[in-house]
Amino acid sequence: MNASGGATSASDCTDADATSAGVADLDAAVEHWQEHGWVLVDGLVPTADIDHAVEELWDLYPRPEEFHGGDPAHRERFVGTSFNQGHRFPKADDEGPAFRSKQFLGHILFPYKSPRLNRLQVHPSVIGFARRAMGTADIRIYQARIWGKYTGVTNYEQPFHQDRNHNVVPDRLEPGWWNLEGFLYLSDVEDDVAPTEIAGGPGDPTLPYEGPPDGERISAAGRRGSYLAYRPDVWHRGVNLTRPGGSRFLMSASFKPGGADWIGYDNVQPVSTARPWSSFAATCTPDELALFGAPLPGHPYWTAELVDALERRYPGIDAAPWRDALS
Ligand SMILES: O=C(O)CCC(=O)C(=O)O
Repeated sequence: MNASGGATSASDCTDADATSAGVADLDAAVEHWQEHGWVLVDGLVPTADIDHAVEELWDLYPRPEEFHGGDPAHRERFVGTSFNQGHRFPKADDEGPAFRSKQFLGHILFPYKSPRLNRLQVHPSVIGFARRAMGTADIRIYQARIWGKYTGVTNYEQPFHQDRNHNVVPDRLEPGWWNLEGFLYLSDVEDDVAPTEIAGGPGDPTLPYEGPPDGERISAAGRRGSYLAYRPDVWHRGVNLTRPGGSRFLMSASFKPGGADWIGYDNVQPVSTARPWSSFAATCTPDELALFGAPLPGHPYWTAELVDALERRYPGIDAAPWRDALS
């Protein structure tokens, strides 16, 4: 599918190919996500937009050739500047599926020290897809981070699992309630650089944790700009990078309905009084800021004094929509 809208007919995505990665058009992609719990939207974001932003990725991560070039300083930089969520897992054998603490190296949380990557986090194609799939315009970004992996850091092979750790209560998976987890591919994710593996269709995430059903395993390989969307009921796992000199970079962009306080992961409030957030916020439309919870123009929260304060806090923001909507 050409995500900027170049679409073929929805009939290109039939039950026969319901388990194959890649779909024909956005309506078909939405339907596939709703029915099967996951979809790989091939090329959702144009390559040029990814490449423009990724030029700044190398301010945050060592380039693959640097990392693999033998200078330990680059490895140290990777380990030192990334955030592994505090994950600590029991030491596992090097072989086979396991959660290993080092798999979670390489996380850098939004907002990034990169204006271009910050703008990519709210790319209209991804936001538009999430709204269509979730069936509501009133959505929030609740997970926003970049994850870099390099061949040889650890064995990245995980057991199949469902992401029950995005919600403090059991997941309700129905229109109007469901959340959408997603990875936007910042690099080409070919078979030997660890495309996420999906196990069949959705499973009930409210039942005891028993493992995925037997059946097909699908590798979500895709070019940069593709977006893997899945739900918390989908059994999936990370796999190992086997390509010598390989790497993989994804941007997590996950969404929940407005008001779903029980779902969460990342939030920007703790860093919202400083750059890079303030610089990013100054570039945002009301609709973009609302993705992070800001009240829209016309909301009873706003007074003339608060709109003035918004302009002082984010110099350069276009506050006219908030001001115009004051009653
Ligand atoms: O990295 C991946 O491909 C998937 C990782 C994953 O599912 C997890 O860490 O929960």
